Amino acid sequence: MARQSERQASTVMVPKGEEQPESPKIHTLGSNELRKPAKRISKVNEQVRELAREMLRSMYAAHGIGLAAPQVGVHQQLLVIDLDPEEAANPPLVLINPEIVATSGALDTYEEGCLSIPGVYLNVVRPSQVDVKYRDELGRPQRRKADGLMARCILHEMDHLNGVLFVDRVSDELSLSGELQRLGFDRNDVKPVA
Ligand code: GNR
Ligand code: NI
Repeated sequence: MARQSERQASTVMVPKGEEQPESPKIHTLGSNELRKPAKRISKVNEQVRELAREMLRSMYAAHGIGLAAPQVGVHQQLLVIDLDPEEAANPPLVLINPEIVATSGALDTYEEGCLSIPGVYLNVVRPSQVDVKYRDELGRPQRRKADGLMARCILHEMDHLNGVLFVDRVSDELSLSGELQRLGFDRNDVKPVA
């Protein structure tokens, strides 16, 4: 009985869908908040779980599949991912202090989007597989290998923790300039990775 209520209390799940009252606002390209590195979380407590819930509310309201804490102006190493937000029963993934153990040598190209650069979709090349270790919402150490969209999403979100945005990794400069201009973003807010 005690165990059951403990599990209930610690689960990080919020109703899915667009109607999310008071979800934190997501910063967009040009905001300095997106460029500051996130700090490690020293203790996974109820405050951290509440932040994860708030991030999920913002993510579901915006129809995204992932969100990193810096996108809501919180510079802590916390990510939420839900590749199937339409499926109410499918629990989201919470990654705390994620670290890449390894990535595959093989690369994939995929058209990415970002809730912080709404409307912009461009090809990005990344490793096709990732092996990542992290703590879950109960502070338990976890390790997980991912490929496909999950690998893509983990790598995209981990970039956010380092102040990197997917547009920083776009190699097709002509498409990049065109898309940013079309949606009213400033090309000078892109900081190409080495
Ligand atoms: O919702 C999102 N979709 C997406 C599509 C392709 C590659 C990465 C992503 S993540 C993005 C949400 C987001 O901006 N997370 O930081
Ligand atoms: Ni993003």
